[in-house]
Amino acid sequence: MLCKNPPIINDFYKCMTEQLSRRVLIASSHPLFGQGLHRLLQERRQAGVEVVGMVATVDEALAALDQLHPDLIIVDYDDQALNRDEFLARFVEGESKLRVVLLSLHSPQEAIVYDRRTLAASQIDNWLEEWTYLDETQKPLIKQGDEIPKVENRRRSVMKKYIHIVVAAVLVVIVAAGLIFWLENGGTAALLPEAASAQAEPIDQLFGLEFKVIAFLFALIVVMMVYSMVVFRRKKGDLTDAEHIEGNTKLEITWTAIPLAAVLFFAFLGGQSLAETLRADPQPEIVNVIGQKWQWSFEYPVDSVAVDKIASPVMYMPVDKQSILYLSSRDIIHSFWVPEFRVKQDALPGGENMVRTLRVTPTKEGTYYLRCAELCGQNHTNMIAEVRVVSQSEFDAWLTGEVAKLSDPVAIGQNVYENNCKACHTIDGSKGVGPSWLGLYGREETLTDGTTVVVDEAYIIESIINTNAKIVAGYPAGVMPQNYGEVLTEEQINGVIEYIRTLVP
Ligand code: HEC
Ligand SMILES: [Cu+2]
Repeated sequence: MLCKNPPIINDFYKCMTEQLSRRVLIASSHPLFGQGLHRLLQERRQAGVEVVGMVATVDEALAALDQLHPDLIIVDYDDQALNRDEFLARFVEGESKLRVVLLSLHSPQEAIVYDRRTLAASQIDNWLEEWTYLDETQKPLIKQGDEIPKVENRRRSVMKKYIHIVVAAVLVVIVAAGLIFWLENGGTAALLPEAASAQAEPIDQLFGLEFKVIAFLFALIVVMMVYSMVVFRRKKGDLTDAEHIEGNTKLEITWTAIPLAAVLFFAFLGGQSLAETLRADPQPEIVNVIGQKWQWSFEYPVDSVAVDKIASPVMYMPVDKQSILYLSSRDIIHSFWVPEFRVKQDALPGGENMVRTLRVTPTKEGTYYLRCAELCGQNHTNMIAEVRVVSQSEFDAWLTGEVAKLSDPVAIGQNVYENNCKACHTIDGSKGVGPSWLGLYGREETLTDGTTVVVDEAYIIESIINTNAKIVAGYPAGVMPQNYGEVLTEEQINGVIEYIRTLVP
């Protein structure tokens, strides 16, 4: 089996030791076996073969393994004192390269060889084939490092390896291309809503590129994995180990350098697109965005005699013009996020110092929805506000309309009524704590002193700021608050008059 039919025992050792082993340990309890072999092997010393020790028991042999580091153990097959099976069972454990030869002096050509790294039964045959023997001329056919029978095999297996790599690479390219095609044609559209801001552009570009790289990596990993699982799966009855591979510097450098370069490249692109989303246009539209549990409100500073800002529960933005949002919160952290705009920014409590800014240049007219992107409690999911992107002229019209509304005396008067007078005065004619305002203007009022008066501007003003000057018959004096003259502005009192004027039955 081993060094097939070696013509003489000397050549067997020669072949075996020359080719594979340098440090030999001899295991036999018969001194003659050991000494004979020792002498034979000593003659091979010039070839580098060295008998590092002789042992008589399994335990000694195992101890010698650690101390002497042999790479070949020759065991006396006929020695009853050595338990061969136990020997083999225990020698299997371990990692270093080690070969055991069970040698019978009665029939040296029947030597049995075990190799720790290829011990599995089915591989022993292969392994044995690697051994060669000496021909009749007693000249070694095989010189050290010269493995004639293996050469062809190896060439074939190298070829095979390349074919596997080529096939797997082609599959990776096909799968990656398919994924990218799918992403380009609707795949990412399902992931992201339509982009509607100038800031979305660099973000989507980067996102798209990243997704393509991710698609390629996905293909690379999954294809390789599935290919290995299918092509290199364990054949039935095969109990062998896989090939042991220790390190591959070139590969390690490659798979460190390429990802490093890719990450740095993407960091650069990320910085670039971040700078683009932060770019400030001159004279942006200013909006104060205020979050509070669980609603948004928006303030637009305006240049008007009546008011300095208008407030709205709906956000208006002129299209194609940058809006700068000053974000704040009245209670806890919220976060401004309109998915179509892509950019996102937290709204923080803590007053002016904590105001955050966000620049958005909407590019498409339409209605979008602002969502709070910070889990902020019970009604977080309902913290949604309408965002209307309109043309500049529509925006201006809306803003002036809001300003006019606020400076409209009737609106101001109604506002004063709602906040100050409603508790005592009705506007539907029914009696309250005080007289109803319905049809008040121009009415002839009878006073407690019996006189009558026609309600006009002067009378209303007097009733408000000098409450007790005239008391309406049937109503108590001193009930209506006395300080409206100080609390209400002239504009507001004028508004009240205009408002009362509108209340006709
Ligand atoms: C706490 C109750 C109360 C509130 C609040 C109140 N009023 Fe009066 N108001 C009265 C009573 C009572 C009278 C009738 C007695 C009188 O003429 O003073 C009256 C009378 C008037 C009159 C005269 C009505 C008439 O029929 O001649 C005017 C005008 C008036 N109130 C305006 C206002 C305005 C404006 C406000 C809010 C800014 C206001 N009141 C808030 C109780 C109230
Ligand atoms: Cu919130």
